[in-house]
Amino acid sequence: MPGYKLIMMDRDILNIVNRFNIEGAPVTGAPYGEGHINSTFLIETDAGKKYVLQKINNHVFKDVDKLMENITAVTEFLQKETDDSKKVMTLIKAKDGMSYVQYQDGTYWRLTVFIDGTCFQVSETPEDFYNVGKAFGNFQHLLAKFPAESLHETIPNFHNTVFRYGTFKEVLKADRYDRAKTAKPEIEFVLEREKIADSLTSLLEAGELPLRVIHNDTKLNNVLFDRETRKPITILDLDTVMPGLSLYDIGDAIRFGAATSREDETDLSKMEIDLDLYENFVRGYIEACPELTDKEKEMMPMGAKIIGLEIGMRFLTDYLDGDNYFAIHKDGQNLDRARAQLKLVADMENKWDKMNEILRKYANL
Ligand code: GN1
Ligand code: MG
Repeated sequence: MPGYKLIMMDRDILNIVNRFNIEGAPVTGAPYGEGHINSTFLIETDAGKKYVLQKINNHVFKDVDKLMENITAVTEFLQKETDDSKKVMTLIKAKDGMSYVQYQDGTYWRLTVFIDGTCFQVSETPEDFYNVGKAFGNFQHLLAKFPAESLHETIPNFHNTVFRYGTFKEVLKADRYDRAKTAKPEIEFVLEREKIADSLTSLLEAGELPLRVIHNDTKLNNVLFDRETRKPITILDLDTVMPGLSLYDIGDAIRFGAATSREDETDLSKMEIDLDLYENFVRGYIEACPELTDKEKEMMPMGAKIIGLEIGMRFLTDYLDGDNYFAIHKDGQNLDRARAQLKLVADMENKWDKMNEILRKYANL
């Protein structure tokens, strides 16, 4: 039937969307994207507008007001700093003026303007990962003047490796699921490296590294790319934007995007750091972020190693603790993830001199 659009929307989704200030009436609402933390829907209206509706995971983000205050402040700041505001996430306010809606079942929802584009799970070419470096470097550049201390720490100690060691050792000691015996080499690997846990935090405390506003979850699939030009449009998933070190973002991006296999690879011989990808990321990030200090540049390889170690340890902790944080799709998946991540760290250690040599080509130290 020409001109007729079938309304295929869940009544709850419809009710929720209608509590926001949208243009037109919602006509379709379908699940969208691949996130593991929040549930996402693409909404279209009869005025031809598209929006992204997200249910906020309030088990991970316990204080939704603080979370949304952070995102509101950061997106409004980015709108002013960017020449094309269509390329920055824009929150749609609810009709009561709030930045989110709490539904009758207690769930929390937010709505943003849809930005068309595509996300990659792996870098297909070194050029892709150069662009990821540019995108995250530019994000840091744009936020360089944002007052970091005005943001809430929505997940305290998120990338505090020393704190994460504390949790790991408590969980290991309790060994409530009797799993420690199945992960002896991994436990030993992590414990042997405790001495480097404070490599970054001690520099922050000593004032040698600046506190910045950072993204905190810089996996390459959080960069939205233009389908045709394959150039980055914007950075997604601002949930964990908090004060921190640029090296957490740099390290997290490298340990994920410059790895030669996926996070839960079981054939460990396939898990390495690809130095070509690493080089491209470093080049892109440094080009896009002139604010980086010499110390920040010098510590880039350490950022990658520390965050790899930290995430490997978090996967291992969750395995020992009965898999209650990272969603698993098969038994032992968190142990697989830990093994793969720790193998990556070992490979970085083997290639350490090379990683530093490459860095010096771009860092001008
Ligand atoms: C989680 O949002 P998602 O699934 O990309 C985690 C990150 C880890 C990542 C490992 C809030 O991120 O810290 O690096 O899994 N996010 C949170 O895949 O804990
Ligand atoms: Mg995320």
